[in-house]
Amino acid sequence: MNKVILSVAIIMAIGLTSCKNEIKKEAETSTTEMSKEIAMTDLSFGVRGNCGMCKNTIEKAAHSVEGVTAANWDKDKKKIDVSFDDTKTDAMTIHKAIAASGYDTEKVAGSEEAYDGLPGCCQYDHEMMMNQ
Ligand SMILES: [Cu+2]
Repeated sequence: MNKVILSVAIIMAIGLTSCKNEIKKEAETSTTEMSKEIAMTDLSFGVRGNCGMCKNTIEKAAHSVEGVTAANWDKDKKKIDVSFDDTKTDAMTIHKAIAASGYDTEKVAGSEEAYDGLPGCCQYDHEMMMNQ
């Protein structure tokens, strides 16, 4: 009788272990697939600006680019951190979108027309150091 109980216990233990392994495998596979589908790139680069209103305009411009999931401009450091899906856009597109809103980036000079339309407090100094 004891032997029967023991063998039942062993069979159950084996069953549980293999079941656990299968679940683990599935979880690993789906994680790999997800990271392949969403290829996120984090990037940070210098953008000139003065104040909180600049921050809004700059971040809005970055977010207007399809594929950008996060944009955070640092007023003190004069730089922006962006995250984007690099299957949908690239760094240069984001630089251009910000420049089109009137702000200088490290790579693209801001649109003068848009700059002239900015509120007085936002008309930053073009010589300003950025990405500090
Ligand atoms: Cu401003």
